[in-house]
Amino acid sequence: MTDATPKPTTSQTGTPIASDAHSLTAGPDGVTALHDRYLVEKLAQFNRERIPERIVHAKGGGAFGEFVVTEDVSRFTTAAVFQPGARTETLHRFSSVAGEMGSPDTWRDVRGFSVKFYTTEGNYDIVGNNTPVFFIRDAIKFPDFIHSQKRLPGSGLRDADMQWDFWTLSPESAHQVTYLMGDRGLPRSWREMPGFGSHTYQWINAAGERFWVKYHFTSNQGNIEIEGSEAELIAGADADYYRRDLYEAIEAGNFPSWDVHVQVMPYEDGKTYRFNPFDVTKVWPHADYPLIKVGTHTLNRNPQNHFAEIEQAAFSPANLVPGIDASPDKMLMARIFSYPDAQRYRLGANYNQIPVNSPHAAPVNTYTQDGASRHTFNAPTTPVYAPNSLGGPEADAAAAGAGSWESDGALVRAAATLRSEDSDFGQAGTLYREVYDDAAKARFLETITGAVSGVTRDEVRERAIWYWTQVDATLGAALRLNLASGAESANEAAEYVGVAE
Ligand code: HDE
Repeated sequence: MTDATPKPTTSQTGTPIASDAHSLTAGPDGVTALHDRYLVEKLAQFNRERIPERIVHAKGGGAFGEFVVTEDVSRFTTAAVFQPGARTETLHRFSSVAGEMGSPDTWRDVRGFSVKFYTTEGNYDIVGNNTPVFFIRDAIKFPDFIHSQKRLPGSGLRDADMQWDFWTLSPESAHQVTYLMGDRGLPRSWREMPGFGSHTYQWINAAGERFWVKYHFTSNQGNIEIEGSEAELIAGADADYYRRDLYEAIEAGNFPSWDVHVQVMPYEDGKTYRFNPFDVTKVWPHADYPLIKVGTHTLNRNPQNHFAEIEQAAFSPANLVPGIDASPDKMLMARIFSYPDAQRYRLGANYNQIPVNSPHAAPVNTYTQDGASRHTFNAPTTPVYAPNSLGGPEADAAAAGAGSWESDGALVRAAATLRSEDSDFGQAGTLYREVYDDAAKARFLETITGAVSGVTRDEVRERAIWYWTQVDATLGAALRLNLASGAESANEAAEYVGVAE
């Protein structure tokens, strides 16, 4: 929108500027003056427009919205954001994982599903995906996993050999790879896909009772997917297909929404459940822990500035609020370190003062201070240390509402203790056999045939056949036949570019 009378251009310090077309030169044809401070400001600022893109989830888009609690789950948590009738402003960012900032939205991948709730008790973030599980269960593998899905250092190319070498040597990946190579890997839009917190979190009620919970966001637009050939065409025609779809829907007043549910496991069940309920490669059967509705999340406001509000958004599983805590999931505990670390690097030490990241409905009373680009600060009378006898902010364990769990043992490097039904392939097989119908199974076989046919090393191909045979013997046999006959889907092989978390 332009005003009837344009405002005069100014420098960044507000001084009117003589020209946006001509540098200051010695005569019309002469040398450029270095003291053209506006030219220098323009060029220098331009050189600094880019910040590091996210190492994963670089390509994305998002919008603001509102979360409304429609049910009563106060028997499970004291969190203000989940109390009956609560309405909370939100920010939601969707993303692809492996592709760089400009990569096409419709490459096969897992999609990020990050929600920031600006609650009255501080910001609460659920940083999840459109799949309920993950590829690995110990964070120490994460950099290796991502390296295997991104580019070879020499050629700068993605490489099926290293993708399948990593996956098949890390069989805990099978469940998530079964999601990824299935229809879930190609949603039609961000609006038409579900979201999951994936990890197990802890809720604490007013009596101090603890519960284990998993979050599910079900799309009120339905779950709609596209086929590989269509995704490939869209990738060429409109790399920003999902970003455009979300933006245009919201501009048109067609606000997407998700119903938010939780599965709730009593605290003690966590000790004896038949498989490790803190393992992010597993789902909890709904028959054991049914979905309990909490409320509805609606996106109703586009960002005014993509960079300021979406690129600079910092989501983190460390952003927890009273009544909600972590769980003994090794991945979750490491993420609580990793996200703020990534954000300090990407956005600077004071990234939580950027308006989109600062709390919108809660005060900040902190003893942290200074650092690059600090611009909010305490009153000069506020003491700079705790404890103090000057009336400074006081920590309050009751207000913090933190959870806990029992933990003991010598320091070791070991896999979690196996329970009777812990297995790498069991739930992957169930997903393939019981959730995918015949048409979905056929598409799945075509997709993995295309993807594995890109592998050049025989040993890795053979291991890939072994891997899918563990998921389902018939599937493994069909893959072997397909690969032997050279039948591969050229479309899928080309379209499949590698995926990550
Ligand atoms: Fe992430 N992940 N991740 N991840 N992740 C990042 O954070 C990481 C994992 C997810 O919209 C990074 O600020 C580690 C699981 C989303 O801005 C980084 C591990 C799940 C987003 C990072 C995981 C996710 C990220 C990149 C293994 C789903 C985008 C820059 C322990 C439940 C957030 C940044 C947004 C982003 C690390 C595993 C989802 C590097 C170490 C599991 C949706 O910190």
